[in-house]
Amino acid sequence: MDDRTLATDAQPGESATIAGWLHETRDLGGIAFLILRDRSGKIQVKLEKDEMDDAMVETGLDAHRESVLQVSGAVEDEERAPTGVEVVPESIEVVAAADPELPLDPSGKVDAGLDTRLDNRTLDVRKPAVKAVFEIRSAALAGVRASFRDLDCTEITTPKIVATGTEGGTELFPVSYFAQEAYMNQSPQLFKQLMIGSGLERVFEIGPIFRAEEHNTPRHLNEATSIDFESAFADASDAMDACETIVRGAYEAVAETCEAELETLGLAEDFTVPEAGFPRITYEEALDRINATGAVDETLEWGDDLSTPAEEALGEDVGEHYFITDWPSEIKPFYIKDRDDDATVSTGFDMMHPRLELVSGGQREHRFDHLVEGFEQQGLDPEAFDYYTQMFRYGMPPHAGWGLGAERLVMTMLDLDNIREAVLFPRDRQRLSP
Ligand code: ATP
Ligand code: AMO
Repeated sequence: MDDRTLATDAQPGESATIAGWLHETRDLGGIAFLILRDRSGKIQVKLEKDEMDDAMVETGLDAHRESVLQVSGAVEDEERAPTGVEVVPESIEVVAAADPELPLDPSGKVDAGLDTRLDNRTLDVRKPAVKAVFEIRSAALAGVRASFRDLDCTEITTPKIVATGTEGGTELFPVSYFAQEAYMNQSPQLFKQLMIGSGLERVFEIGPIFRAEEHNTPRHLNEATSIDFESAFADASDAMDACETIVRGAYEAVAETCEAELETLGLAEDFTVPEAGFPRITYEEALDRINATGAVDETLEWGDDLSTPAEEALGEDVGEHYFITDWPSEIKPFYIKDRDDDATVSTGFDMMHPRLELVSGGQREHRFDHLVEGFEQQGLDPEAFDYYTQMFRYGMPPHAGWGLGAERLVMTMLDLDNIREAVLFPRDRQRLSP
């Protein structure tokens, strides 16, 4: 399909065909240089005006920056060239011309606001620092998948058009589904649980979730990517162990395969894989520590959710990834199991980065009667969830799992200010295209 030579593979003494974007033209009079860029890097093409075919030189010099060119010629050593080699062309072809005026400068010399960048994402990702984020995101997800396989998990894909919501705190997006009421799924929660009784036992999914979040914030998307895990015969502690393995697996893959990208982002020196054994602190201890920092106006009490400033104060205090366990049952969803020794305390947990929450999870309520009761307590109609609850009557083992936001993982890994930096085409209240 592609018999060109990548810029960084071009070997002196060989002939090569290079194809890529015209990064820059430097015309010095008698001699001019085209700098071509492809996914591997850049290479210089030398144009000697008096010695080369006039039409070819003209084609090269007339091409507008960011046009796609294909150049064939001899690769030669040239110590003054940026990469130590250059192409002495025999032919230059414009494969796809670029307009002279670009809506965004891919060289990054001219700053562009986030909206302009997102409107022109194709050009934006040509910037090395932006491309690096998405190369790293890809490597992190590869690490996540490999780690799930090490944990003996089966990858599943569950529906995104569904009949009911699951995550109470956020609104649903309705969709028109023939004559029925339907929604975009907020979480694969119920479906991954249904597969626990299927004999697959350990499953994971990496897929989109849709949430009609009320506010535009730097940490929420209306369409996000959820990394979900669910395992039979597991409790909350087992699920936390798996969570740590997966998060560390993502970091390890990035450390191993993305040295150049981390360098581009100025992160190579400080990038470390989080140490195993993330501290596990109880919700009660979390409240005490937050209250002790004095960072929140009102003293937090049992049953309060942790506000953003509260999370930030605690994160600063702990200073590494950590779990918050033993949440009050009343603020965890119906599918989370209460502790056997105290029903007011749940087995739910969150995994936090010092900046923000990355994961929610817990052991699940697998006993049919208790599950149905839980629906009633949360004011939900159990009948609407029959497709889910009924399967708990036919052999549903104890199980536990969690959901991890992929964009939040990347955002915290790379210290990005805004979650939109970690997704190619973010969906927020204002943004529906591209
Ligand atoms: P040559 O004899 O190789 O054509 P030159 O010095 O006569 O080189 P000039 O047009 O005077 O050609 O070069 C202008 C500038 O370009 C000089 O600063 C020179 O160092 C630089 N230069 C020349 N050839 C290359 C090359 N292949 N790669 C990078 N820089 C070069
Ligand atoms: P929760 O609702 O806490 O739990 O979501 C899990 C994780 O998904 C990410 N996330 C988001 N990221 C960006 N934008 C959003 N709008 C958004 N919403 C969620 C966060 C969050 O920690 N069913 C449970 C998981 C489980 O128990 O298995 C759930 O969805 O990183």
